Amino acid sequence: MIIKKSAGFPSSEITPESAYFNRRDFLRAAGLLGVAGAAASTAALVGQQAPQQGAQGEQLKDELTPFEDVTTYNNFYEFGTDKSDPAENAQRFKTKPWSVRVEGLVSKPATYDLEDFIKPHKLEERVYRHRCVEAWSMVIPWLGFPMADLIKRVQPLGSAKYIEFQTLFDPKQMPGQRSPVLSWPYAEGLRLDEAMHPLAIFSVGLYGKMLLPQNGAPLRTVIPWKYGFKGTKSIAKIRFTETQPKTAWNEAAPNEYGFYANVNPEVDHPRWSQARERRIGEFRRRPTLMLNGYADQVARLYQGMDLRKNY
Ligand SMILES: Nc1nc2c(c(=O)[nH]1)N[C@H]1C(S)=C(S)[C@@H](COP(=O)(O)O)O[C@H]1N2
Ligand SMILES: [Mo]
Repeated sequence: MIIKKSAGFPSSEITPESAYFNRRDFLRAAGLLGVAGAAASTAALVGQQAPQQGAQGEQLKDELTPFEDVTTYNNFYEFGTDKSDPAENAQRFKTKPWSVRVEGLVSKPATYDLEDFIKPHKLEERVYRHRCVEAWSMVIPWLGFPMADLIKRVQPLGSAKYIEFQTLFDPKQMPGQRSPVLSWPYAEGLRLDEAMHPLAIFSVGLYGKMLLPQNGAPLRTVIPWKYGFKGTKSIAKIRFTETQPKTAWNEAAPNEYGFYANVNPEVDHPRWSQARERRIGEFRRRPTLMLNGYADQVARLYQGMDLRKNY
């Protein structure tokens, strides 16, 4: 497996947390994913260009959110509803062995061991803005691979129009699943063409290390132009369907959380404004960007759609 720097994200817009490039345990994830030595891949990443100062405006000020915040301020209701709960309650979550079932309208349905699921794919680092529907945000260096690569590999049938992701259902390990906070297992979905967009990834790590349980180990989705809840953590099942799949938050509160969940400063949540956001670690709130700042790349997916109705 090769870990390469990706050209798919605007690294020049984002200032790395300085400590990141000196971490000794950098890319330990590679070892855990079956690469003998992470040295070569580490070199590839260390060779990454330092951010340039330039005239790109606001976003030049984007800095990586510290690892500490990314791993202690979480939403993962299976482990509790407070931001600090997942880091506390998920520490012994068992992610080995792990299997991922791929089923539904697909030519090659299969149950993969996690390693086999990941192995054929090139891991890349992607620095993405991460915007929660609760109006806070982070900037996270994910490690992962394009969803499109996996989709091509398993070959959906012509009739497949959507892809659904489900979190593991295991109330013994996930205390939140013992009460009906959401309908379990947590499920989310995308239109197939959204899932095929090169920005949409399966992530297995962040900050060069494998995912910690609170961030959705060992496998989660990241769709950076959508509110964070579209990113399903600890995925055990992937299903291809013809009809739009039910999603956990839409089921819980259909007037507040739609299927699309595109980040849109012009469509307020019924209970609060989405025009601004608090970047974790910053004091003053900053304006929220259309499609979380990825409009140039993804707006074509929604041509002709009313993004107020399809929120
Ligand atoms: N299984 C599951 N996935 C989930 C959630 C959850 O409660 N359960 N919360 C979602 C929400 S609301 C957000 S903002 C992101 C948070 O991801 P992070 O904790 O890695 O920042 O995970 C999403 N994925
Ligand atoms: Mo969220």
